[in-house]
Amino acid sequence: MRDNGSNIAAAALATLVALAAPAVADSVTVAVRTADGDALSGAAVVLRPLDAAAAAPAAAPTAAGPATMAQQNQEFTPGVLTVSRGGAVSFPNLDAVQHHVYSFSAARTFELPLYKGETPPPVAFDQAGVVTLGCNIHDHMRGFIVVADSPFHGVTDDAGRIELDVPAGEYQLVLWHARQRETPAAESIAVSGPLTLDRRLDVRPPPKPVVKGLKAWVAE
Ligand SMILES: [Cu+2]
Repeated sequence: MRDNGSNIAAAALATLVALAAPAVADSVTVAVRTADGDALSGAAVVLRPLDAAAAAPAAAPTAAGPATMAQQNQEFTPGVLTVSRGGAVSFPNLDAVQHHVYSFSAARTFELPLYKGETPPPVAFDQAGVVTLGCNIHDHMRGFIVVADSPFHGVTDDAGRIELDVPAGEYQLVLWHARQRETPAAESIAVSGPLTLDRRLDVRPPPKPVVKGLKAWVAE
């Protein structure tokens, strides 16, 4: 015979556990392509919570410490980085030559005078927006930090994809790419389960790669 009383108690307990548990995250995959349909890497993707339910667990991701934008082989790596507003970024120089990192962007103006070896203290980013990085010594060096007004953000990989885990709710989807021809319109999306979004961005073609030697000629 079943004990009805304990069944009811168990059901009540299960309900309490469900209520106390943090909101279950849904996986949102954003696949970004060029107007021609090619996978587009290096696109920043931000999901900005539009309602309180989605915004609730906003604190977590920045607890991991500063993000990293290194300089290696006279390039910023990664070339594009997203951080939550209020987050910090470290700029280690992995090269044997000195770099002089700067930004004149409105979202964050700063300068890390000539250095190599020891990494300067991380730089905090308190205002949402796009920060363009340069190096005073190497004019060709360009890097970008997209400061997001949200803890849910990332950069598309070589397949043009990024997967973000977010609680169910309403979000504004914001896309950005360094070579975009115009600012894409932000759109509202509702997340109530796993979701895949295919989006296109009209971008300028990448600059022609510098021919570095015979191999490059043979490859053409
Ligand atoms: Cu440099």
